[in-house]
Amino acid sequence: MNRFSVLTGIPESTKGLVRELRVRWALEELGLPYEEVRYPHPETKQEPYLSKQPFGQVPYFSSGDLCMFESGAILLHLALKHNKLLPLEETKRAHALTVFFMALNTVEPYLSHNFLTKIDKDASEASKLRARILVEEKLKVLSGILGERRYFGEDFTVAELLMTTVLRVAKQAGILGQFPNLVAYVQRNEGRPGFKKALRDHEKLYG
Ligand SMILES: N[C@@H](CCC(=O)N[C@@H](CS)C(=O)NCC(=O)O)C(=O)O
Repeated sequence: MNRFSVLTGIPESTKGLVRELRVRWALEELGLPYEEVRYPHPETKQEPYLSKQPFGQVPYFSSGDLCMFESGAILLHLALKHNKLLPLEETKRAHALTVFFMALNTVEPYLSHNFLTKIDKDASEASKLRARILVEEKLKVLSGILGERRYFGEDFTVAELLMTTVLRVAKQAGILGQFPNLVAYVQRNEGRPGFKKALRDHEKLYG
């Protein structure tokens, strides 16, 4: 059985943004059965949880004897194992991988920094503004890359799935609105039945 860890008892503000959602969505898109394994927040910071995810974060993913963490790695593992959601052709696959790591390595770190700066009581207004400007710079480039196209690649892949979940953080932070093509991109992908089901189930964690 495919299993992944989820957190309970965490702030309402994290609803729809926790990284387990990307794994849940991928499993839905792949049409695979799965179970969530619930952990109340402090339990993830001690054994036996740490033997599955040493940073005490969610998600970990397990299937039979296999247990892994890092949401990006989990998505690639699932796409490669099931030979879906990644193009087979070399150039298209290389492009999808580029989009995948663009989301994970180039855009997400700045969104995380912005989020952490925003909630940091000791952060100055100048550092908050700087963090936001850095995100906007990345989104501007991304918006130019997408242009009027439906996807960054030709079809919906695990890279588009990941990019959508990353851009949802920008949406939540109120930074996405100035890039209408990115807003439409997120909305389009959020309209997929797999996403709707994943989000509904994810939101049940918040009672
Ligand atoms: N690089 C990890 C990051 C995982 C992560 O930051 N998880 C967050 C939820 S989105 C978490 O568990 N936060 C609680 C904590 O760090 O204590 C991944 O992509 O899986």
